[in-house]
Amino acid sequence: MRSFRWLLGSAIALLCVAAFGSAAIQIEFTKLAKPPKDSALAKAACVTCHKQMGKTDLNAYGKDLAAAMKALKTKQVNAAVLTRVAKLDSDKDGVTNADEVKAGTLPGDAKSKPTAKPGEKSAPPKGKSGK
Ligand SMILES: [Ca+2]
Repeated sequence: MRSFRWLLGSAIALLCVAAFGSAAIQIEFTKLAKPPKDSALAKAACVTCHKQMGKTDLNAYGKDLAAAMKALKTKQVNAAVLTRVAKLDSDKDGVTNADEVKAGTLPGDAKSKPTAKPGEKSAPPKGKSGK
């Protein structure tokens, strides 16, 4: 099951590469942001920055990242780019991008946000006591 998920994730990432050549950005983002394993953000692939899988339209977070990349005159997502958008709340859900990335939720999707307040641990997944 685990290898199937890895394979599925890889296939989705490859789809991003084939479609937009944005794999380098996706890989760099994951390397720098280190979203919690199995979080929505870790599984999001293209939709971290794009409105839909397989579409080029950027979501609010993607637009903020693109603006930061342009301002910093780079075509790569690097630490400076992530720092520049960290304090923004791209999707206007009341949670900063930095806190969403830390919690593993989608900073470009207002419906995806941490269940716990920033700085607290996220609620445990259903079916686990968390203790
Ligand atoms: Ca947000």
